[in-house]
Amino acid sequence: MKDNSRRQFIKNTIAATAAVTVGTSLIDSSTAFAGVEAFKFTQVTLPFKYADLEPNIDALTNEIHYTKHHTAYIKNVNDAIVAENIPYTSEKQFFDNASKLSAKARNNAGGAWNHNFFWESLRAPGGAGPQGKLLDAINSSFGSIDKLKEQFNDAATKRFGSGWAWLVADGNKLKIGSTANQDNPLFDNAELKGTPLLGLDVWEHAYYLKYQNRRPEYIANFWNVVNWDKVASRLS
Ligand code: MN3
Repeated sequence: MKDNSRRQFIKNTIAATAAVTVGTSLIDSSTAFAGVEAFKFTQVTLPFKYADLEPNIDALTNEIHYTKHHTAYIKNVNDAIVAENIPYTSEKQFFDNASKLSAKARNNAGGAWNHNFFWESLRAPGGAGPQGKLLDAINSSFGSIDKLKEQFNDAATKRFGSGWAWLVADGNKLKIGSTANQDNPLFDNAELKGTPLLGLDVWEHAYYLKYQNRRPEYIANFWNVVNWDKVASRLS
């Protein structure tokens, strides 16, 4: 090796080593920028026991849904954050940039968030219906709670394949719609946008054990376990 090419070789080797070191240190510390932790998804503690929603949603469905499906979304999105060095430092930033994410990061981030939101929207049957400011908003946007349910049931029934039905706030107005797969109304490219107030999982894994092909029956019984106090707390 001539002196010139030896110098170039050493320079290239140093550059390559530096690149690898930077990459490794980003992965090891899970930081995107110096001192700023990249956002990680965590799974909420289930706010009820698996059997508490019976007979509307059965215990085995809840257990498999929470411990298998939801846990997998959490693990997979956090794996993607590390593997792809996703630099976002908040949930908001994550969803504001949903259209730029890989399919793995986007689908699993949606799955992680949507299920946390779903569990926290549910409680044992027998609680109070919507009241106060929430009830006023429902009445002024839909006419009545029954009209809201009618529209929501329609959106949830007609969502072709897997997805979610949503009640969202858009300013003072409440709206209903659905999204495909694990998309949600916080995504920058969502079919329905707004502040999520209530969401219903209409993937077959959410109801098939008990209801098989009877999605409308699952949707109808879902109303018995909605935690309206929680829904109201999301209306700012
Ligand atoms: Mn699900």
